[in-house]
Amino acid sequence: MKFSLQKSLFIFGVTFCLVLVCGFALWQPSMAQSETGTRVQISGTNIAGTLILTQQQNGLVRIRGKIQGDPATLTPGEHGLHIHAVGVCEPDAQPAFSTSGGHFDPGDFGSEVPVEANHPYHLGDLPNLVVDEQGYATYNALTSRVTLSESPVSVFDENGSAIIIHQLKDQQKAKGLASETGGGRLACGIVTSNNETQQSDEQV
Ligand SMILES: [Cu+2]
Repeated sequence: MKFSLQKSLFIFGVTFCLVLVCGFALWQPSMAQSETGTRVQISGTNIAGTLILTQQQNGLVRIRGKIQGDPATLTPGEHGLHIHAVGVCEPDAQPAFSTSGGHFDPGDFGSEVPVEANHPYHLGDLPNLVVDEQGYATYNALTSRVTLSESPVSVFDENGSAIIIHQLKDQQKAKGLASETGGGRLACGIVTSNNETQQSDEQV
C-alpha cells in the first residue's frame, strides 16, 4: 500500500511538472503571436519586393520592407503607396491593377471613386515610397488608420485589400487630381491573412 502511494505521488509529481513545462512552452509562442503580422509580396513589371505589416501592442500597424525595381520603371524619387480597397492584383487589367479599386476607405462616407474626393484622408493613404538611383527603396511607416485584427477598419475585410505602388509622387493634396495622388499603377501586392509571419521575419 505504502509503496503504491509513494509511486502514485511520484507519478502525480512528474505529471504536474510536465504540465508546467508544456504549459510554459506553449505559452511562449502565443506571446510571440501577439506580434505576428502578414507578408505582402509586391510585384510589377521589373519590380519586386516584400512588405511586412505588423500590428503592434499599442494597435498601430507598421509597414516595412524593401522594394527593388528597374530604375527605368521605378524611377528615382517619390512614388505614391497606398492600401487599396480590393485584394486582387491584375497587371493585365486596363489600366494595370485598376481592379484593386480605389484607396481603402470603408464606412458610410468612404469615397473610393473618384479617388481624389477624400484624399489624403482615406484610411489606406500612406507616406510615399522613396526610391534611390538604383531603383531600390526601403519602406518604414506607421499607421493608426487600419488594423490587422478584426475591426471596422481591418484590412482583412470581405473583399480583402492590396498595396499599390504608383508611377508618380502622391502630393498628399486635398481635392487634387488623380495624377496628383500618384497616377498610374506600377506594382501590386495582395494583403492576405494567410501569409502570417513572425516578428523575427520582419527584417526583410
Ligand atoms: Cu494608390
